[in-house]
Amino acid sequence: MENSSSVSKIAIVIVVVGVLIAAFFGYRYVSGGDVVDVTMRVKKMTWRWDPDNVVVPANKKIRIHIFNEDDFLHGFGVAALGIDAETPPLKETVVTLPPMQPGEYPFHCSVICGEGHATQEGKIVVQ
Ligand SMILES: [Cu+2]
Repeated sequence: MENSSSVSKIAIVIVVVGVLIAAFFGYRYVSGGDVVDVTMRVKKMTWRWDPDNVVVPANKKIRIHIFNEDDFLHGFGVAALGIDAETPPLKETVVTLPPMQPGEYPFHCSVICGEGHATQEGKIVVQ
């Protein structure tokens, strides 16, 4: 009888430790863990990304929060990564970039938006 009681206690300890480990990794996953957040703006009538030179660490997911302060649509395009996301006016758009190797990844406006469209460019510098 005492033997089965100790087995039950050991089983409970194993379950509790398992739940704690799952909670730890689950929290890391839900909270983003290895994700780096970056903020970018398109200021009204400037046809520029601000900043237009974004320096980020290698091998981490990058989450870019783009605030389009213009009254018209722009688009965030990174050809090398196959990313093209519309950024509606007066809204935040969140774009997630996959972990990248060190290097430079040019981006541009992917929506014909007005007189400065052709020069609305920038680069992500991965270090
Ligand atoms: Cu444009």
